[in-house]
Amino acid sequence: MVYLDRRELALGFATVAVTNSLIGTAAQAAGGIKPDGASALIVVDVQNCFLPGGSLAVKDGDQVVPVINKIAKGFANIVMTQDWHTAHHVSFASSHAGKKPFDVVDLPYGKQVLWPDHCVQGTDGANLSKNLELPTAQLIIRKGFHNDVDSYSAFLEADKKTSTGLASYLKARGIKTVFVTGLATDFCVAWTAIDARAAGFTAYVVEDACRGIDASGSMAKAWADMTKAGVKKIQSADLTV
Ligand code: VGL
Ligand code: ZN
Repeated sequence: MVYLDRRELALGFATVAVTNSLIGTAAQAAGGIKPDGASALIVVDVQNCFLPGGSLAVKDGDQVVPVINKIAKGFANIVMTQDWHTAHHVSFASSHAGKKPFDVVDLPYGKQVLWPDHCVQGTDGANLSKNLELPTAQLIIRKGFHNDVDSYSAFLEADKKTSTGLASYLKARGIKTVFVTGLATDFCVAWTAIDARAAGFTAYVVEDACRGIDASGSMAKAWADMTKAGVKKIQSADLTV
């Protein structure tokens, strides 16, 4: 009899646990994630070249700006990134005879998608969108400035060895969780979020604060890779700001 009682008790606890986890999910969906002093917003590559009219325009790329501006109000720590290429960068199709944008070539560090010329240092296309309102942004990480190595990630260049210093910076500032937004979901946002996990951060991607390029299924692959790496997908409405 005693054992039966205990079993009933155990079942009762299991029911309570399941109920609590359902409530937890509901609370999260209704705006339950609150950034704190150990959280940083990362705003990836919201630059003229990736906006409508730019040389590597991401469809509806400008729509991320008001969403980012809104959630930014909840963050004391914001890092922006800026794709910052040399004039004849190895990632440009124009640097490879006979190649065109979106072709893929083998480079010493692996496969490289070739892009139209974009985000050349010092040009207007490389400027950050003038519509961003991020008064608490304290750091801009420029990346992709080594002529022979691309860098989608804000943490590590495409050789997977050269660090931008961002992980050390965030750790020195006591940051434990990053929320990644910007352009493009399937390249610089995804690689940044995955490398954030590899560096030991909790990483969220705010889906409606990002837009993708989606070349040859890259969007589905990026989400699968992010999920596998433990990156969590949320919406801006899930954040309390
Ligand atoms: C990006 C392609 C080339 C990005 C940068 O910001 O996602 N994509 N360079
Ligand atoms: Zn680039």
